[in-house]
Amino acid sequence: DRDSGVGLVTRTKPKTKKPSQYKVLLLNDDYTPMEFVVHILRVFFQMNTDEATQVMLHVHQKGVGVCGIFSYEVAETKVNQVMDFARQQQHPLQCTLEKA
Ligand code: NFA
Repeated sequence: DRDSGVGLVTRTKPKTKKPSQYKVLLLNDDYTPMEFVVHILRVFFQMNTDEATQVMLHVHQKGVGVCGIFSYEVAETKVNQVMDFARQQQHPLQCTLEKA
C-alpha cells in the first residue's frame, strides 16, 4: 500500500550532550594569608608551588582568578572543600563557581 506520508520526524541531532564545564574561581580579600591560598591551591587543585604562587598572585592583583575547570559535580565539591577548610582556619577566603 501507499505510504500516507504521516509519521514522526526522525531525530537528526545526537541526543547525548557533553556535560557542561564550570570554572572554580577564587576571590581576593585583605586578610587571608598568601601562604594559606598557596596551600589551598596545592592541596585541592593539585598545583605545584610555582603554579599555586602564580595563581595566588593573579587573584591578589586582579581580584579574581580561575583555579580550574571541572564538571558541575566536581566544581561544587572543590568549592565546598575550600570554603569548609578556610572557615575552619577562620580565614574569609571566598571560592565560587561559574559556567565556563
Ligand atoms: N590579598 C591577600 C593578602 O594580601 C592574599 C590573597 C590572595 C587572599 C588571593 C585571597 C586570595 N594577604
